[in-house]
Amino acid sequence: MSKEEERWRYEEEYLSKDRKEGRKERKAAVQRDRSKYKKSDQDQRKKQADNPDAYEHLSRGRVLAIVPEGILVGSEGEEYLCGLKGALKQDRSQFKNLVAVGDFVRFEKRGLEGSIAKVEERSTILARADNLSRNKQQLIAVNIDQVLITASVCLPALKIPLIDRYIIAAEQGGMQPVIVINKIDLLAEAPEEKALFDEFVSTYQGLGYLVVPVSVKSGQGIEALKATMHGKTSVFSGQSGVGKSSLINLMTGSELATGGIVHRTRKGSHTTTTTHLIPLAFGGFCIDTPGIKSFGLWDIAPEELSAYFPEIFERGMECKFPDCSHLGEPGCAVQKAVEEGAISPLRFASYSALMTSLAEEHKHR
Ligand SMILES: Nc1nc2c(ncn2[C@@H]2O[C@H](COP(=O)(O)OP(=O)(O)OP(=O)(O)O)[C@@H](O)[C@H]2O)c(=O)[nH]1
Ligand SMILES: [Mg+2]
Ligand SMILES: [Zn+2]
Repeated sequence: MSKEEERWRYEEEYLSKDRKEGRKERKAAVQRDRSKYKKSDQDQRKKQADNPDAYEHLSRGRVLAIVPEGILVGSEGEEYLCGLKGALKQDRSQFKNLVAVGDFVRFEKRGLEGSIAKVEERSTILARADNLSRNKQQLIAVNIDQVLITASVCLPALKIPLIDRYIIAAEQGGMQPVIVINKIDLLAEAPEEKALFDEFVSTYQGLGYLVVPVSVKSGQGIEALKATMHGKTSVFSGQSGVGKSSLINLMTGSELATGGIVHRTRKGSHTTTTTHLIPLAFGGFCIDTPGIKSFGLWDIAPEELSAYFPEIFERGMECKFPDCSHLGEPGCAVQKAVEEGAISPLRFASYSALMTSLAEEHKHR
């Protein structure tokens, strides 16, 4: 496959093997639970409505991890091993998701132990896609502010439609997308990639997206990335090999495995690791799960796609046909805008690639 071909072939990477093989199963799962990211938990909300003042006197903390011994809650620089108060436990149906990593809780302290009396309403929910078929959603983490969509300029090559997919998924989940382009140290030796990178950055910044070019190797952009993460809860997401673990290690000082060998063993052994919310020394939190490759249910109809490309959507209002796909109909205002340079050819190519694959996916439903 040529470099150019590879650039637009994000599919292999994006859809995990399981998802491809289990398309039917996945479809059934989707029908059972169409909202992977429920923006708020009905049950949670009901509970909160009970009596909001009743918990004011309790300590406030954040769930950092769920370990076999209990729930680890961080509060004012200390960690407390907590259990759940009886009243909370009664809700058996939701038990698995009663408390999740990232939850803000009110709890009673007893030394360095405690008991959680209330879980605050969640702003965002990140659930495991491959567990959708089960009755109970398995939450990875909640209250995430932003998705650091990580890509690299070379090895692997920059795949723009893949980035757009992640942007859409983040937006669907109510999280802020931030585009982190790693390995810019490699650009010095790669003029072709450098040209694409420059065009990508100016196009996406021009559209209002936050783009942070970095290099773990040279340290370039790392301070800017820290500033972006400051005071927020972030999760890294992106294709394998782009350097997510390397970045998380750098940000948190933890020691996640990096590189190809580990990747192979991980795939083989299905090691279950506990997700941790790591308080960042410079302020904010980061989730140490680097493997969120395909979060986000890709559950949008082809005709909905342009709504996620604001500049295409806007021009599309002027097309001759109201249901114009912009892929070749006569009187298409979008194609005209591309020809005139008003819409970036990069974005249009990405839109076309996604549109084609969406149409393909829908044919199989
Ligand atoms: N040249 C260069 N290589 C890097 C950089 N950052 C990471 N790498 C290398 O890229 C490879 C993959 O990095 P990882 O951090 O394991 O990538 P990952 O995104 O966690 O990959 P998965 O765990 O498979 O999803 C490693 O060999 C890193 O050393 C960088 O800034 N420049
Ligand atoms: Mg990794
Ligand atoms: Zn059109």
